[in-house]
Amino acid sequence: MKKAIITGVTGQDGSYLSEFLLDKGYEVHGIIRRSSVDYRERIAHLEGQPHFHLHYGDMSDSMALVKVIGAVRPDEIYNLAAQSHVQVSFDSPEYTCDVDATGVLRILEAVRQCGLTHSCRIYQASTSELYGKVEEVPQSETTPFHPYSPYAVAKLYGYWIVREYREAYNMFCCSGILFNHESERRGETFVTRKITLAAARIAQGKQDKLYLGNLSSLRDWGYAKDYVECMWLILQNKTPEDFVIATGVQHSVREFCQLAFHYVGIDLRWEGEGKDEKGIDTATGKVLVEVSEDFYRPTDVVNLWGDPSKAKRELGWNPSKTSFDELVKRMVESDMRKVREEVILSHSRVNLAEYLEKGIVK
Ligand code: NAP
Ligand code: F7E
Repeated sequence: MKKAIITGVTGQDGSYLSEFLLDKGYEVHGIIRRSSVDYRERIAHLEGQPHFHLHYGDMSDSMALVKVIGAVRPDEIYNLAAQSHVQVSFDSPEYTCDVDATGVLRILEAVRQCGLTHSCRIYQASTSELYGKVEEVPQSETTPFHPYSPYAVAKLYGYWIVREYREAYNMFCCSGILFNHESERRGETFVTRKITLAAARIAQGKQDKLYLGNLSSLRDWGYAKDYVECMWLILQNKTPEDFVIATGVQHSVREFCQLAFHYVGIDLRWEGEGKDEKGIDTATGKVLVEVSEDFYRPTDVVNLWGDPSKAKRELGWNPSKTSFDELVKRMVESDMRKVREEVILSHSRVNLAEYLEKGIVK
Protein backbone atom coordinates (compact mmCIF):
# COMPACT_ATOMS: atom_id res chain seq x y z
CA MET A 1 0.00 0.00 0.00
CA LYS A 2 1.47 3.37 -1.08
CA LYS A 3 1.60 6.13 1.53
CA ALA A 4 0.97 9.80 0.74
CA ILE A 5 1.19 12.90 2.90
CA ILE A 6 -1.04 15.83 1.95
CA THR A 7 -0.35 19.26 3.43
CA GLY A 8 -3.42 21.50 3.15
CA VAL A 9 -5.66 18.46 3.46
CA THR A 10 -8.55 20.56 4.81
CA GLY A 11 -8.59 22.82 1.74
CA GLN A 12 -10.57 22.52 -1.48
CA ASP A 13 -7.90 20.55 -3.35
CA GLY A 14 -6.71 18.57 -0.31
CA SER A 15 -10.18 17.16 0.24
CA TYR A 16 -10.63 16.06 -3.39
CA LEU A 17 -7.10 14.66 -3.56
CA SER A 18 -7.69 12.65 -0.37
CA GLU A 19 -10.78 11.05 -1.92
CA PHE A 20 -8.88 10.39 -5.16
CA LEU A 21 -5.89 8.72 -3.43
CA LEU A 22 -8.06 6.66 -1.06
CA ASP A 23 -9.92 5.36 -4.14
CA LYS A 24 -6.57 4.39 -5.65
CA GLY A 25 -5.77 2.34 -2.53
CA TYR A 26 -3.33 4.75 -0.86
CA GLU A 27 -2.87 5.23 2.87
CA VAL A 28 -3.46 8.98 3.19
CA HIS A 29 -1.90 11.14 5.92
CA GLY A 30 -3.12 14.72 6.15
CA ILE A 31 -1.43 17.54 8.03
CA ILE A 32 -3.84 19.82 9.89
CA ARG A 33 -3.43 22.95 11.97
CA ARG A 34 -4.83 23.15 15.44
CA SER A 35 -7.93 25.31 15.36
CA SER A 36 -10.30 26.53 18.06
CA VAL A 37 -13.18 25.24 15.92
CA ASP A 38 -12.80 21.49 15.78
CA TYR A 39 -14.80 20.92 12.62
CA ARG A 40 -13.14 20.22 9.31
CA GLU A 41 -15.99 20.73 6.89
CA ARG A 42 -14.41 19.42 3.68
CA ILE A 43 -12.92 16.22 5.12
CA ALA A 44 -15.46 15.42 7.85
CA HIS A 45 -16.83 12.56 5.71
CA LEU A 46 -13.36 10.95 5.53
CA GLU A 47 -12.43 11.12 9.19
CA GLY A 48 -12.64 7.70 10.79
CA GLN A 49 -11.88 5.81 7.56
CA PRO A 50 -9.19 3.15 8.26
CA HIS A 51 -6.66 4.43 5.72
CA PHE A 52 -7.12 8.13 6.43
CA HIS A 53 -4.96 9.66 9.19
CA LEU A 54 -4.48 13.19 10.45
CA HIS A 55 -1.42 14.75 12.10
CA TYR A 56 -0.93 18.17 13.61
CA GLY A 57 1.65 20.38 11.94
CA ASP A 58 2.15 23.77 10.37
CA MET A 59 4.11 24.95 7.36
CA SER A 60 5.93 27.41 9.62
CA ASP A 61 7.10 24.62 11.97
CA SER A 62 10.05 22.59 10.61
CA MET A 63 10.19 20.31 13.65
CA ALA A 64 6.59 19.20 13.24
CA LEU A 65 7.11 18.59 9.52
CA VAL A 66 10.24 16.49 10.14
CA LYS A 67 8.37 14.55 12.81
CA VAL A 68 5.40 13.67 10.61
CA ILE A 69 7.47 12.90 7.50
CA GLY A 70 9.93 10.80 9.56
CA ALA A 71 7.11 8.83 11.19
CA VAL A 72 5.06 8.19 8.02
CA ARG A 73 7.98 7.77 5.58
CA PRO A 74 5.71 8.53 2.61
CA ASP A 75 6.17 7.49 -1.02
CA GLU A 76 4.61 10.77 -2.15
CA ILE A 77 4.06 14.22 -0.64
CA TYR A 78 1.53 16.65 -2.07
CA ASN A 79 2.40 20.10 -0.74
CA LEU A 80 -0.90 21.95 -1.06
CA ALA A 81 -0.81 24.03 2.13
CA ALA A 82 -0.67 27.76 1.55
CA GLN A 83 -2.09 31.14 2.41
CA SER A 84 -3.87 30.91 -0.93
CA HIS A 85 -5.79 34.19 -1.19
CA VAL A 86 -4.08 36.72 -3.45
CA GLN A 87 -5.79 39.80 -1.99
CA VAL A 88 -5.05 38.67 1.58
CA SER A 89 -1.35 38.39 0.63
CA PHE A 90 -1.27 42.20 0.33
CA ASP A 91 -2.52 42.43 3.95
CA SER A 92 -0.25 39.64 5.30
CA PRO A 93 2.80 39.58 3.03
CA GLU A 94 5.31 38.32 5.60
CA TYR A 95 3.12 35.44 6.74
CA THR A 96 2.34 34.55 3.12
CA CYS A 97 6.06 34.45 2.38
CA ASP A 98 6.83 32.26 5.39
CA VAL A 99 4.17 29.67 4.54
CA ASP A 100 4.11 29.78 0.72
CA ALA A 101 7.85 30.23 0.09
CA THR A 102 9.91 29.06 3.09
CA GLY A 103 7.29 26.38 3.79
CA VAL A 104 8.24 24.65 0.53
CA LEU A 105 11.90 24.66 1.52
CA ARG A 106 10.95 23.15 4.91
CA ILE A 107 9.21 20.23 3.18
CA LEU A 108 12.15 19.58 0.85
CA GLU A 109 14.68 19.70 3.69
CA ALA A 110 12.52 17.52 5.94
CA VAL A 111 12.48 14.87 3.20
CA ARG A 112 16.29 15.01 2.98
CA GLN A 113 16.78 14.92 6.73
CA CYS A 114 14.53 11.87 7.00
CA GLY A 115 16.67 10.01 4.46
CA LEU A 116 13.94 9.94 1.81
CA THR A 117 15.79 11.96 -0.87
CA HIS A 118 15.58 9.22 -3.48
CA SER A 119 12.42 7.38 -2.43
CA CYS A 120 9.85 10.14 -1.87
CA ARG A 121 8.26 12.04 -4.76
CA ILE A 122 7.06 15.59 -4.07
CA TYR A 123 4.32 17.59 -5.78
CA GLN A 124 4.38 21.37 -5.28
CA ALA A 125 1.15 23.34 -5.78
CA SER A 126 2.38 26.08 -8.06
CA THR A 127 0.15 28.59 -9.78
CA SER A 128 -0.71 30.56 -12.90
CA GLU A 129 -0.24 33.67 -10.71
CA LEU A 130 3.48 33.29 -11.56
CA TYR A 131 2.65 34.71 -15.02
CA GLY A 132 1.08 37.74 -13.29
CA LYS A 133 1.48 40.79 -15.50
CA VAL A 134 1.41 38.49 -18.46
CA GLU A 135 4.06 38.61 -21.11
CA GLU A 136 2.39 36.14 -23.52
CA VAL A 137 -1.07 34.62 -24.17
CA PRO A 138 -1.88 31.79 -23.80
CA GLN A 139 0.65 30.86 -21.11
CA SER A 140 2.67 27.63 -21.28
CA GLU A 141 5.63 26.06 -19.45
CA THR A 142 7.99 28.33 -21.46
CA THR A 143 6.19 31.66 -20.85
CA PRO A 144 8.31 34.07 -18.77
CA PHE A 145 7.12 34.72 -15.21
CA HIS A 146 6.18 38.16 -13.91
CA PRO A 147 4.63 37.68 -10.44
CA TYR A 148 2.28 40.50 -9.50
CA SER A 149 1.37 40.04 -5.80
CA PRO A 150 3.13 38.99 -2.58
CA TYR A 151 1.40 35.62 -3.01
CA ALA A 152 2.83 35.16 -6.50
CA VAL A 153 6.33 36.23 -5.47
CA ALA A 154 6.26 33.70 -2.61
CA LYS A 155 5.02 30.96 -4.96
CA LEU A 156 7.80 31.83 -7.42
CA TYR A 157 10.35 31.02 -4.70
CA GLY A 158 8.53 27.71 -4.16
CA TYR A 159 8.75 26.95 -7.88
CA TRP A 160 12.50 27.71 -8.06
CA ILE A 161 13.48 25.91 -4.85
CA VAL A 162 11.75 22.79 -6.16
CA ARG A 163 13.74 23.06 -9.40
CA GLU A 164 16.92 23.65 -7.43
CA TYR A 165 16.45 20.54 -5.27
CA ARG A 166 15.63 18.50 -8.37
CA GLU A 167 18.87 19.60 -10.05
CA ALA A 168 21.11 19.68 -6.97
CA TYR A 169 20.04 16.44 -5.25
CA ASN A 170 18.34 14.54 -8.06
CA MET A 171 15.06 14.55 -6.16
CA PHE A 172 11.77 13.66 -7.86
CA CYS A 173 10.06 16.97 -7.10
CA CYS A 174 7.78 18.81 -9.53
CA SER A 175 5.51 21.81 -9.77
CA GLY A 176 2.04 21.74 -11.24
CA ILE A 177 1.39 25.25 -12.57
CA LEU A 178 -2.33 25.15 -12.03
CA PHE A 179 -4.72 27.76 -13.37
CA ASN A 180 -7.79 28.68 -11.31
CA HIS A 181 -9.90 25.69 -10.38
CA GLU A 182 -13.16 25.92 -8.56
CA SER A 183 -15.88 23.71 -7.11
CA GLU A 184 -18.72 23.46 -4.65
CA ARG A 185 -15.97 23.34 -2.00
CA ARG A 186 -14.23 26.58 -3.05
CA GLY A 187 -13.67 29.09 -0.24
CA GLU A 188 -16.47 31.67 -0.06
CA THR A 189 -14.23 34.70 -0.66
CA PHE A 190 -12.81 33.61 -4.03
CA VAL A 191 -14.73 35.34 -6.78
CA THR A 192 -16.54 32.31 -8.27
CA ARG A 193 -17.92 31.00 -5.00
CA LYS A 194 -18.70 34.52 -3.81
CA ILE A 195 -20.83 34.93 -6.95
CA THR A 196 -22.62 31.56 -6.82
CA LEU A 197 -23.38 31.98 -3.12
CA ALA A 198 -24.68 35.52 -3.62
CA ALA A 199 -26.77 34.52 -6.66
CA ALA A 200 -28.38 31.74 -4.62
CA ARG A 201 -29.02 34.06 -1.66
CA ILE A 202 -30.45 36.82 -3.88
CA ALA A 203 -32.71 34.33 -5.69
CA GLN A 204 -34.03 33.14 -2.34
CA GLY A 205 -34.59 36.66 -0.99
CA LYS A 206 -31.77 36.46 1.58
CA GLN A 207 -29.46 39.11 0.09
CA ASP A 208 -30.10 42.34 -1.83
CA LYS A 209 -26.95 42.96 -3.76
CA LEU A 210 -23.53 41.60 -4.70
CA TYR A 211 -20.45 43.85 -4.65
CA LEU A 212 -17.49 42.84 -6.80
CA GLY A 213 -14.15 44.31 -7.91
CA ASN A 214 -12.72 44.07 -11.42
CA LEU A 215 -15.47 42.56 -13.60
CA SER A 216 -13.28 42.48 -16.72
CA SER A 217 -10.60 40.25 -15.22
CA LEU A 218 -10.08 37.12 -17.35
CA ARG A 219 -9.47 33.64 -15.99
CA ASP A 220 -9.10 30.09 -17.26
CA TRP A 221 -11.42 28.32 -14.79
CA GLY A 222 -11.46 24.53 -14.42
CA TYR A 223 -13.08 22.03 -12.07
CA ALA A 224 -10.98 21.15 -8.98
CA LYS A 225 -11.93 17.48 -9.01
CA ASP A 226 -10.47 17.12 -12.53
CA TYR A 227 -7.28 18.92 -11.51
CA VAL A 228 -6.31 16.68 -8.56
CA GLU A 229 -6.02 13.76 -10.97
CA CYS A 230 -3.29 15.71 -12.73
CA MET A 231 -1.35 16.22 -9.50
CA TRP A 232 -1.20 12.45 -9.18
CA LEU A 233 -0.31 11.94 -12.86
CA ILE A 234 2.61 14.37 -12.51
CA LEU A 235 4.10 12.16 -9.78
CA GLN A 236 3.52 8.94 -11.78
CA ASN A 237 5.45 10.33 -14.78
CA LYS A 238 8.78 8.69 -15.74
CA THR A 239 10.76 11.90 -15.20
CA PRO A 240 10.25 14.79 -12.77
CA GLU A 241 8.89 17.70 -14.80
CA ASP A 242 6.71 20.79 -14.36
CA PHE A 243 3.33 21.04 -16.09
CA VAL A 244 0.76 23.71 -16.88
CA ILE A 245 -2.73 22.52 -15.95
CA ALA A 246 -5.56 24.54 -17.49
CA THR A 247 -8.65 24.14 -19.69
CA GLY A 248 -7.42 26.39 -22.52
CA VAL A 249 -10.67 28.40 -22.36
CA GLN A 250 -10.95 31.93 -20.95
CA HIS A 251 -13.90 33.90 -19.48
CA SER A 252 -14.36 37.18 -17.61
CA VAL A 253 -15.67 37.65 -14.07
CA ARG A 254 -18.67 39.41 -15.70
CA GLU A 255 -19.42 36.31 -17.83
CA PHE A 256 -19.17 34.04 -14.77
CA CYS A 257 -21.60 36.32 -12.98
CA GLN A 258 -24.05 36.44 -15.91
CA LEU A 259 -24.15 32.65 -16.13
CA ALA A 260 -24.46 32.06 -12.38
CA PHE A 261 -27.43 34.43 -12.17
CA HIS A 262 -28.91 32.76 -15.26
CA TYR A 263 -28.83 29.41 -13.46
CA VAL A 264 -30.77 30.82 -10.51
CA GLY A 265 -33.37 32.19 -12.95
CA ILE A 266 -32.24 35.84 -13.14
CA ASP A 267 -31.12 37.44 -16.40
CA LEU A 268 -28.74 40.35 -15.97
CA ARG A 269 -28.00 43.25 -18.32
CA TRP A 270 -24.92 45.39 -17.78
CA GLU A 271 -24.84 49.20 -17.75
CA GLY A 272 -22.02 51.65 -17.15
CA GLU A 273 -18.26 51.21 -17.10
CA GLY A 274 -15.45 50.66 -14.60
CA LYS A 275 -16.53 51.37 -11.03
CA ASP A 276 -19.92 52.63 -12.28
CA GLU A 277 -20.84 49.36 -13.97
CA LYS A 278 -23.99 47.66 -12.69
CA GLY A 279 -25.71 44.31 -13.26
CA ILE A 280 -29.46 44.88 -13.54
CA ASP A 281 -32.23 42.28 -13.34
CA THR A 282 -33.93 42.53 -16.75
CA ALA A 283 -37.26 41.38 -15.29
CA THR A 284 -37.51 43.86 -12.37
CA GLY A 285 -35.01 46.61 -13.23
CA LYS A 286 -33.38 46.14 -9.79
CA VAL A 287 -29.62 46.65 -9.49
CA LEU A 288 -28.23 43.34 -8.20
CA VAL A 289 -24.50 43.71 -8.90
CA GLU A 290 -22.35 46.76 -8.18
CA VAL A 291 -18.64 47.46 -8.22
CA SER A 292 -16.84 48.27 -4.96
CA GLU A 293 -13.27 49.55 -4.98
CA ASP A 294 -12.75 47.55 -1.76
CA PHE A 295 -12.20 44.54 -4.00
CA TYR A 296 -9.65 46.18 -6.29
CA ARG A 297 -6.09 44.98 -5.73
CA PRO A 298 -2.95 47.15 -5.68
CA THR A 299 -1.81 45.11 -8.70
CA ASP A 300 -4.28 42.78 -10.40
CA VAL A 301 -3.63 39.88 -12.73
CA VAL A 302 -6.16 40.31 -15.53
CA ASN A 303 -5.39 37.97 -18.42
CA LEU A 304 -4.79 34.34 -17.46
CA TRP A 305 -5.26 31.76 -20.19
CA GLY A 306 -3.42 28.44 -20.04
CA ASP A 307 -2.10 26.15 -22.73
CA PRO A 308 -2.44 22.56 -21.40
CA SER A 309 -0.87 20.88 -24.49
CA LYS A 310 2.05 19.33 -22.60
CA ALA A 311 -0.18 17.75 -19.91
CA LYS A 312 -2.50 16.44 -22.64
CA ARG A 313 0.34 15.00 -24.70
CA GLU A 314 2.62 13.61 -21.99
CA LEU A 315 0.23 12.72 -19.16
CA GLY A 316 -2.82 11.84 -21.26
CA TRP A 317 -4.88 14.31 -19.18
CA ASN A 318 -8.18 15.57 -20.58
CA PRO A 319 -8.56 19.33 -19.98
CA SER A 320 -12.16 19.41 -21.30
CA LYS A 321 -13.75 16.94 -18.89
CA THR A 322 -15.92 19.58 -17.19
CA SER A 323 -17.02 22.59 -19.28
CA PHE A 324 -17.29 26.14 -17.96
CA ASP A 325 -21.11 25.91 -18.13
CA GLU A 326 -21.16 22.65 -16.17
CA LEU A 327 -18.82 24.08 -13.55
CA VAL A 328 -20.97 27.17 -12.96
CA LYS A 329 -24.17 25.10 -12.94
CA ARG A 330 -22.76 22.62 -10.44
CA MET A 331 -21.61 25.39 -8.08
CA VAL A 332 -24.94 27.23 -8.34
CA GLU A 333 -26.98 24.08 -7.71
CA SER A 334 -24.90 23.28 -4.66
CA ASP A 335 -25.25 26.80 -3.23
CA MET A 336 -29.00 26.91 -3.97
CA ARG A 337 -29.32 23.77 -1.85
CA LYS A 338 -27.01 24.99 0.91
CA VAL A 339 -28.78 28.34 1.16
CA ARG A 340 -32.18 26.61 1.16
CA GLU A 341 -31.06 24.26 3.93
CA GLU A 342 -29.15 27.08 5.67
CA VAL A 343 -26.00 24.94 5.79
CA ILE A 344 -23.88 28.03 5.15
CA LEU A 345 -25.14 29.82 8.22
CA SER A 346 -24.91 26.88 10.56
CA HIS A 347 -21.59 26.53 12.37
CA SER A 348 -20.37 29.82 13.81
CA ARG A 349 -20.59 31.62 10.47
CA VAL A 350 -23.64 33.75 11.22
CA ASN A 351 -22.11 36.95 9.99
CA LEU A 352 -20.35 35.70 6.89
CA ALA A 353 -23.09 36.53 4.42
CA GLU A 354 -23.44 40.03 5.80
CA TYR A 355 -19.68 40.46 5.70
CA LEU A 356 -19.53 39.30 2.10
CA GLU A 357 -22.31 41.64 1.04
CA LYS A 358 -20.90 44.70 2.78
CA GLY A 359 -17.35 44.02 1.77
CA ILE A 360 -15.80 43.61 5.21
CA VAL A 361 -14.26 40.25 4.30
CA LYS A 362 -12.31 40.36 1.07
P1 NAP B 1 -7.39 26.41 0.15
O1 NAP B 1 -8.76 25.85 -0.03
O2 NAP B 1 -7.22 27.82 0.59
O3 NAP B 1 -6.62 25.45 1.18
C1 NAP B 1 -5.37 25.82 1.73
C2 NAP B 1 -4.95 24.75 2.71
O4 NAP B 1 -3.69 25.13 3.28
C3 NAP B 1 -5.92 24.56 3.90
O5 NAP B 1 -5.95 23.20 4.23
C4 NAP B 1 -5.25 25.36 4.99
O6 NAP B 1 -5.56 24.92 6.30
C5 NAP B 1 -3.78 25.02 4.69
N1 NAP B 1 -2.86 25.96 5.33
C6 NAP B 1 -2.79 27.30 5.21
N2 NAP B 1 -1.80 27.80 5.94
C7 NAP B 1 -1.20 26.75 6.55
C8 NAP B 1 -0.12 26.61 7.45
N3 NAP B 1 0.56 27.67 7.90
N4 NAP B 1 0.24 25.38 7.85
C9 NAP B 1 -0.45 24.28 7.44
N5 NAP B 1 -1.50 24.35 6.59
C10 NAP B 1 -1.87 25.57 6.16
O7 NAP B 1 -6.55 26.27 -1.21
P2 NAP B 1 -6.82 25.34 -2.49
O8 NAP B 1 -7.67 26.09 -3.43
O9 NAP B 1 -7.20 23.98 -2.06
O10 NAP B 1 -5.36 25.32 -3.14
C11 NAP B 1 -4.41 24.32 -2.79
C12 NAP B 1 -3.02 24.78 -3.17
O11 NAP B 1 -2.97 25.05 -4.57
C13 NAP B 1 -2.57 26.07 -2.50
O12 NAP B 1 -1.18 25.96 -2.30
C14 NAP B 1 -2.85 27.15 -3.54
O13 NAP B 1 -1.99 28.25 -3.34
C15 NAP B 1 -2.55 26.40 -4.81
N6 NAP B 1 -3.30 26.81 -6.00
C16 NAP B 1 -4.65 26.89 -5.99
C17 NAP B 1 -5.32 27.21 -7.15
C18 NAP B 1 -6.84 27.27 -7.19
O14 NAP B 1 -7.36 27.84 -8.16
N7 NAP B 1 -7.55 26.67 -6.23
C19 NAP B 1 -4.61 27.45 -8.34
C20 NAP B 1 -3.22 27.34 -8.31
C21 NAP B 1 -2.57 27.00 -7.14
P3 NAP B 1 -6.82 25.52 7.12
O15 NAP B 1 -8.03 24.76 6.64
O16 NAP B 1 -6.44 25.22 8.52
O17 NAP B 1 -6.89 26.98 6.80
O1 F7E C 1 -9.90 36.36 -8.12
C1 F7E C 1 -11.27 39.43 -9.56
C2 F7E C 1 -9.90 39.51 -8.93
O2 F7E C 1 -9.73 35.73 -5.73
C3 F7E C 1 -10.04 36.16 -9.52
C4 F7E C 1 -6.33 31.40 -5.91
O3 F7E C 1 -6.81 30.09 -5.85
O4 F7E C 1 -6.33 31.37 -8.30
C5 F7E C 1 -6.83 32.05 -7.18
O5 F7E C 1 -6.42 33.42 -7.17
C6 F7E C 1 -10.17 37.50 -10.23
C7 F7E C 1 -9.13 38.54 -9.81
O6 F7E C 1 -8.73 34.24 -7.52
C8 F7E C 1 -13.69 40.14 -6.95
O7 F7E C 1 -9.41 40.85 -8.96
C9 F7E C 1 -13.33 40.75 -9.00
O8 F7E C 1 -8.64 39.23 -10.94
O9 F7E C 1 -11.14 34.32 -7.28
P1 F7E C 1 -9.94 35.14 -7.08
P2 F7E C 1 -7.23 34.57 -7.94
O10 F7E C 1 -6.75 35.85 -7.41
O11 F7E C 1 -7.13 34.37 -9.41
C10 F7E C 1 -4.89 31.36 -8.41
C11 F7E C 1 -4.51 30.56 -9.64
C12 F7E C 1 -4.22 30.92 -7.16
O12 F7E C 1 -3.13 30.37 -7.20
C13 F7E C 1 -4.80 31.39 -5.88
O13 F7E C 1 -4.39 30.53 -4.80
O14 F7E C 1 -11.44 38.06 -9.88
N1 F7E C 1 -12.37 39.86 -8.68
N2 F7E C 1 -14.14 40.96 -7.97
C14 F7E C 1 -12.57 39.45 -7.42
N3 F7E C 1 -11.91 38.54 -6.64
C15 F7E C 1 -12.38 38.33 -5.39
N4 F7E C 1 -11.78 37.41 -4.61
N5 F7E C 1 -13.47 39.01 -4.90
C16 F7E C 1 -14.15 39.94 -5.64
O15 F7E C 1 -15.12 40.53 -5.19
